[in-house]
Amino acid sequence: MNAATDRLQATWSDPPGFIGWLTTVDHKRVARRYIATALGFFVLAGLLALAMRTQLAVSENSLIGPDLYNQMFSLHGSAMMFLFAVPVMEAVAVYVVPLMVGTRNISFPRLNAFSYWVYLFGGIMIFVAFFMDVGPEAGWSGYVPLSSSDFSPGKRTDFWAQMITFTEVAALCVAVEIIATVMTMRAPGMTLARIPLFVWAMLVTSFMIVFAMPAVMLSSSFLISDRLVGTQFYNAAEGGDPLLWQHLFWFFGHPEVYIIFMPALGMISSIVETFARRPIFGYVPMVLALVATGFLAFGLWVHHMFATGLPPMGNSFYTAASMLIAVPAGVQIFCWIATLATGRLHLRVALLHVIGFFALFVLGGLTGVMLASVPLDLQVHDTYFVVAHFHYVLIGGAVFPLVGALYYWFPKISGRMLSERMGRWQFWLFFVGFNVTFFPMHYLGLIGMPRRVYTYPAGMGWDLYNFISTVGSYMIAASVLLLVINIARSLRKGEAAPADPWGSPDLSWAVSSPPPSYNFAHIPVVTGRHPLWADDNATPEPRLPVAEGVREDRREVLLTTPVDATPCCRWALPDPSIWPFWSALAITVLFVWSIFDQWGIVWGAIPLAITLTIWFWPKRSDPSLKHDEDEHTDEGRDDGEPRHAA
Ligand code: HEM
Ligand SMILES: [Cu+2]
Repeated sequence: MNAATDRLQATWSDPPGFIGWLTTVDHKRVARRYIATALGFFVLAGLLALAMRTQLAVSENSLIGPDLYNQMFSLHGSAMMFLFAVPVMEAVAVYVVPLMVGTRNISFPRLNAFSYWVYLFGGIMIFVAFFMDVGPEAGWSGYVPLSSSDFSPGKRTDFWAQMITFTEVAALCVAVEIIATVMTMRAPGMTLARIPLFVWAMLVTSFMIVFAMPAVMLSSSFLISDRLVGTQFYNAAEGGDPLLWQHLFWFFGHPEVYIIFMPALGMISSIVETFARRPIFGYVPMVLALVATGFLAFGLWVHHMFATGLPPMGNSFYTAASMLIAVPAGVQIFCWIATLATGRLHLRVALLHVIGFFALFVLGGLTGVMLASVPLDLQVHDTYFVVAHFHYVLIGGAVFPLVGALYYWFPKISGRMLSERMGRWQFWLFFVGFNVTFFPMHYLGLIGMPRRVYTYPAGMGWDLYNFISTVGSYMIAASVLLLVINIARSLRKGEAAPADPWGSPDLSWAVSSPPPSYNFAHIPVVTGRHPLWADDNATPEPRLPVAEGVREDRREVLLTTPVDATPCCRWALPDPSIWPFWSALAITVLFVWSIFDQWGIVWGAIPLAITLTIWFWPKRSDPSLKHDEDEHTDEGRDDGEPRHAA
């Protein structure tokens, strides 16, 4: 510790105690609770899955009735997609991206805090509703007319529709922050061609979120206004169109799976590069594949609608596009295999999960290509074949890399190592359990078992496969339990983690584990694609060059140009604030109120307007205002000498 880091510490740390906890805008603290909350929702949604599998273990079971089962699969699907998969990926990025690009916080830290609270309140609401018997009941895809007030009377679908809209606000906030962080806050010298692949993946993902989420927010808002205020967007009898729902939903829904999957690709690249001890093979094709996937993902949504009777010519186009997207996926797979084949492998648990990913994702991808063909899709539409397919891509393609990434970044985040021995057990239990659960579902689907049924008659030949599948789901549950124990144990008495336990190449490992509140004591300057590896070779770089001139007495960061990352100006980020919390609370009240009374939109807007006004009210002490004054009084004094306020 020297005087400079003491000053940084004073500037960047939160107020102590509960107030600090509530007001923090530190990307690391917000991300930590974001990750923990998302994993909490994963466990809750997983318990629902376990209950469903228990119900389906034998034919004509009466443990769970049809009404509750409807709510269970709807909430399982909605929570896994909206409250676990997307948020957890964004949350990891909120932690890692600012560190990887070498800056001191995320671009809009208060928006970040706001996003977390909105997400938390929205998620809690949907589960509270479930426990009060107003859980969603029309599936995670909420098709009309099933979700219209004719077939879903009561408040169940209203809650679902509003909470979907609401939690997507959180996803959009984070996407905007990540785009701004990556485009303007990269360390000097980190040109576009030197951005770590995980950061590239998050950049593409964030753009996809910006284009995809509004579609589902629009569709769910149309739905709620059809249900509550008598509009007719989806009512064919009054000139509306039920297919509009499917178009809007899947225009979001297909990119959604890539929004979940793309960050996982970035995680894999980080893990592969580190544990193969060599730069990734084919950096440029990798980046191009990510970008291509981002574009193509918006041109495939109709493959979810083959059974709706659209013109055959249109269907053929979407078949072709769906098959096309296997090309960039293939490019990445081959690049990783080439990297692994020519590297010096360190088979740690993180890499093990990536290798598990290869096997599972290829299988899920193959059934995806099968489903893209219209005749086959028409046969297996709405059967367990589809359930098998999408769990292979979602769990194999995203959850396996995510768990790998957890092992990889846990030391950085917590300052402790996870047990590798327990990790190996956990991995094999997960891998075997996963296949035991989901592989038989392919066959079940082919022999005709429909999805979304709460039970089935004996004598269909479905019993054995269902029973096997249920056994597998308990193995997955045991594996998740092991993971939780591993984390809890390591937090209490794990081995302390050094700054760079794996010998990784990117900047996030240049700082201590866990990083100090200001991340970097000096802003690093980047001269290659792998700042911590000398000559892009996997030998450690002894020293990083650094940039000077960023003030330490206020929360200042260095902004750089989007392409070349040459320094352009200094920018002061805001201090901790309680108002993101109050604004999130006010907007929650508005949304919940609007479910019961349309005037809730009007009256509920008043507290929201008040909280937002206070949040954005300019203050004399506001650093962004002070900035301008400094430009005048400080002319010619850009040497970063710390000054003490009078
Ligand atoms: C962890 C182990 C998991 C198990 C055992 C499991 C099991 C199930 C089961 C039994 C169903 C209901 C099938 C039906 O009745 O039609 C289902 C549906 C679904 N699951 Fe999972 N699941 C798991 C994890 C996940 C994950 C991680 C995701 C997403 C990231 C996910 C997304 C979905 C979706 C979207 C549905 C469709 C819901 C609907 O039909 O509306 N699941 N899952
Ligand atoms: Cu799709």
